[in-house]
Amino acid sequence: MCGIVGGVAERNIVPILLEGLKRLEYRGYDSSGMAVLDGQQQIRRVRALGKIKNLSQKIQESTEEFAGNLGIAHTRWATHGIPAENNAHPHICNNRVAVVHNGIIENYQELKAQQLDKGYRFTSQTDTEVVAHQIHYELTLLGESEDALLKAVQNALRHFKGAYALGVVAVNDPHTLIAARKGSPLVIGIGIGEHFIASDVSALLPVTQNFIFMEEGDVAHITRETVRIFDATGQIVERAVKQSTLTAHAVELGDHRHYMHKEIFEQPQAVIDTLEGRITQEHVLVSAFGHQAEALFATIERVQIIACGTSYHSGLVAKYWFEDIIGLPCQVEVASEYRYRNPAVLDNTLFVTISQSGETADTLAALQQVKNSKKAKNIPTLTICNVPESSLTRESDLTFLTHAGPEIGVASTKAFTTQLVALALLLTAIGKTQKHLSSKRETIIVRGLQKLPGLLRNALQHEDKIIELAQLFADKNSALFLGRGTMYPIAMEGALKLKEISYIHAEAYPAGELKHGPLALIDDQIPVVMIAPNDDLLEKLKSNLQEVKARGGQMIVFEDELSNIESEGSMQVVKATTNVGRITAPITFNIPLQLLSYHVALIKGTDVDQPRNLAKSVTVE
Ligand code: HGA
Repeated sequence: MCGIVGGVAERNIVPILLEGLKRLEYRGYDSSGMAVLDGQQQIRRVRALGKIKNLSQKIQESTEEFAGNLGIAHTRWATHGIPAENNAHPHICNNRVAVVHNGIIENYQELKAQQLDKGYRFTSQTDTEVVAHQIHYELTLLGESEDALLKAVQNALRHFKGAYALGVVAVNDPHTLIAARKGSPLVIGIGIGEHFIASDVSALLPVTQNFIFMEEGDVAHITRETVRIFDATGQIVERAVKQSTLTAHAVELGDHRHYMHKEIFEQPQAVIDTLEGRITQEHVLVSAFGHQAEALFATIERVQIIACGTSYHSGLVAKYWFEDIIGLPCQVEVASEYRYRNPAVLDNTLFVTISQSGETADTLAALQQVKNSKKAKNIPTLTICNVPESSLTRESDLTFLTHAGPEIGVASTKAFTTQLVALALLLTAIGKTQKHLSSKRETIIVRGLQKLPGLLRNALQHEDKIIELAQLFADKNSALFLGRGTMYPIAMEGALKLKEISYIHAEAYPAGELKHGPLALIDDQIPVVMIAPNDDLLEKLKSNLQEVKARGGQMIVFEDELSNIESEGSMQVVKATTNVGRITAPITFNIPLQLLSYHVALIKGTDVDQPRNLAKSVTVE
């Protein structure tokens, strides 16, 4: 949430910062801004409400050329202060210091009161403005001393409670960019005679493939020629330069109208990439979870999964799998609840966090809480995430990276699918380590996963039919999604997707719960989406279907060909798949639900990739 980009170069930095912002726009898009040091070494700033294209237009239209060799830029997802031009970053103090910030300064009111007493004036309602003033104040205390800007930032940081990734420039040091990180991600891009910072690598791929991932508490002093990094204690430290395997092309839209559509259709390949190197012909490699995995998995007696949003739904599917297939107790909870209650953590629990970005603030806090808890013994931690070098990977004992590739659409699609693949591999790895899964059953799971890309490709072929069905939602305000077993969390995911991108209210229920309340809602104004795999619960589900039909509900049923439900009257049936197993069924049935939300959103004319009020990678509470 919120995207930062900055740089220092011999060439004009403005086009690089604009391109970086466009690539980070998925992180926030209520307003944006840029500040550069111009030829006279004065700070110049442009800010605009709304999307980056508005900023770009303002820059083009500015009467004086807007250019510079040192600059910072920001795309905002507001936490403090409404989306408005005066709240957009960079924030500037007395024309001398400019700051971009991702995170929340929790004690900003206290700092603001002190700064008002010192005579500072505030022009925004943000928490961030206190950062600019504090650095300015520290600079006035330091005067002209060497490395004054670096020291001023380090001194200022001691006053801040909360989370930040910061980019700072100042007129008294016109060749230096300062970056700081605590609780929000920040990378340094290493070029030749030029250096950059950004919230994630995708912003900088057009200019470099080489990155330093800043660690918690790091402050970096960056010039064209040098990068010096100081850790939380102020000691100078070496941080490895890593080469990204991503290409600039990986985050481009290609022939698709939206990233979400592109990402839905990338799912077969994302599954292939996530399985690569993790399975042999018939077996799962336990070491895919890390070299200590086998020893850690041998001792665990239960699994606790913590996640938010779509990742939480993948955890809920896994709960069914863990308990059903290998008899291992599994609890799943949303991170924002778990972190603020006083959970009973039992000995020998595997603590699994799931997050696309690896930066989800609530999930990270829940992990830290468990790591610091003295209540239980032997709590190995594992994270399933899509971004290498993210905070969750650094703080967990074991990491499993989903190889979904960059996910830009705010509504998660391929990350969810690959999380489910990761969880299927996890249950197989634990089951075989603990001898609760025979070699034969392991082989069945592996073969199912190998078939999965083909199953997904087939499911994607129903797009034309789904485009027709989407029309049913054109004039509706509400929808119900029903499923049983693992299809219940898939129904939850379908409902979430519809809410997120079409703004239609949608709820998911376990189909057996209909009679306990939601049946009262049924009429021809609330489309009901049902998922009907050919499993042990099919006959029960068919009864639920009759209950809806008897009350005049309009139904869309996504079924397994072998479920043998036929379209009639107000019930339309899509034979979405066939021959799916316990693991492959929920992953496959999710595909038509993704397509349905996407096409309903197109009809509603919403901003599919950047739905209102939302942002990707929720790095704030
Ligand atoms: N608190 C700052 C930055 C917001 C942010 O990082 N969002 O993810 C603001 O509201 O401007």
